[in-house]
Amino acid sequence: MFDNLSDRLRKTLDNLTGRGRVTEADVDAAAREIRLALLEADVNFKVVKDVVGRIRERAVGAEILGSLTAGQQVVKIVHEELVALLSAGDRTFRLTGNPAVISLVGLQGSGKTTTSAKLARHIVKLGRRPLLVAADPYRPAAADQLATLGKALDIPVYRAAAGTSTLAIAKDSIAEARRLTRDTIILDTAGRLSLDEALMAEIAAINKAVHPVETLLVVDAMTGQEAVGVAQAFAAAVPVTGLILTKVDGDARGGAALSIASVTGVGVKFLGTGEKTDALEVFHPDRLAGRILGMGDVLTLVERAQESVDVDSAMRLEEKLRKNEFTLEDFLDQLQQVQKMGPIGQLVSMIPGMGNVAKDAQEAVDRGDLKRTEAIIRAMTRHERRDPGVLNGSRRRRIATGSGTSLTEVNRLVKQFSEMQRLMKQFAGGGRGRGLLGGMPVGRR
Ligand SMILES: Nc1nc2c(ncn2[C@@H]2O[C@H](COP(=O)(O)OP(=O)(O)OP(=O)(O)O)[C@@H](O)[C@H]2O)c(=O)[nH]1
Ligand SMILES: [Mg+2]
Repeated sequence: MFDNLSDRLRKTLDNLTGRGRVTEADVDAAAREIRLALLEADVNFKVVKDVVGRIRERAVGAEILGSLTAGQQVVKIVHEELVALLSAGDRTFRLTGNPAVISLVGLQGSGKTTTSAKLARHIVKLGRRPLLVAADPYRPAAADQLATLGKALDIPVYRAAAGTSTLAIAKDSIAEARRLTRDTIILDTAGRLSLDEALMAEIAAINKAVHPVETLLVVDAMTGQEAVGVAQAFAAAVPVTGLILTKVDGDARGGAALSIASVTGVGVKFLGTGEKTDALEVFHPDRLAGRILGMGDVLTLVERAQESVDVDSAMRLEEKLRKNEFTLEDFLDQLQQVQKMGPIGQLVSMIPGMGNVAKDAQEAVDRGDLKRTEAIIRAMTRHERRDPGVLNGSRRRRIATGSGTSLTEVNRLVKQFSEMQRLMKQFAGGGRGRGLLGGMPVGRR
């Protein structure tokens, strides 16, 4: 979502850090570029004016212009201002009460049902026992959708007989939670096509009856500035305690996501980054700002790895790497593990300094490069995977046919792998003073 903005900001800032001295005119030029980049990303114009004004003022005012690191310091200021913009409102996620009631509200199709399931999954990780509640009495299909999601996650779903009022469903769900000893209720409420009196009255009635500790407004970030307007109207009519922005994995321009908290004064608490139930992120303004400015987001990357990589197999892998016993079979394993962590483009963009190749990496995946690599390795025998040295011409041709690829691709993979092994040997051989770090005094040895 932030690709274009990110590209433009990075170029502008690289320009500044690339030169020895920075003059006031340089700052002005950069401020103009930043302003255009933000406007083009569809950030609310008033917000842009404020942010750029502050960046310019701080950069010029802080006597950094003459210094050698002026460029970096301006980057730091831009980062801080972006963080400040994204940090507006209260972002604490509260789970008090027994059961703690969380109500998800929003327009039709904004992602309430999907997000209910994502949130339930997140809450389980926090050590709690959620109950999902289909609080949409109008469409039986809506309850079916929630029931399917709950079943896949092994989380109970409460649904009432057709025609039961939303208010009654909400009240009954408390008794159901007690019966099932569930300590958190997530109400998936019905969406409407537009903001209307009936919807607001319904939300108000629920709030009065079951006192949700969180009333989270789910907004579709793909709808741009309209999302900001919807959020403003909701927040004015009902006590919204936080925002969840969905579909930030989409290709809209991102401006809504950047300005919604500051315009509405309501904090963004979570981001929806995909259709699957694991695609929910706790919102961290500093991390998003870092990603946008191409500084990477190592913390999120590490968390993703911790969630999806199995520790035992990671240890075994480390040992194999050390002993230089890493085979194509292990490589296949790694490919699969990494893909579990999320879309490759997203992962690469979290690595500092790699922001500019994230798109290429994702394109390679979308082209099917990874799938082809997997297919090639799968077409090998166990013996060949462990010892690619045996891969003569006829074996390679058999593999190319078996995997539906070409001889050139098979050759390339084998070559890349042996190149990788050679590099690893250099690392592993460090002990005798011959590896990459061998000649250097690396700590105690
Ligand atoms: N790419 C992407 N798609 C999402 C995300 N969140 C939801 N969706 C999709 O958006 C569509 C609508 O999601 P729902 O969860 O059914 O939306 P809803 O608000 O419950 O809709 P109604 O109950 O009809 O008001 C579905 O196709 C979801 O898969 C997200 O973060 N990323
Ligand atoms: Mg729904």
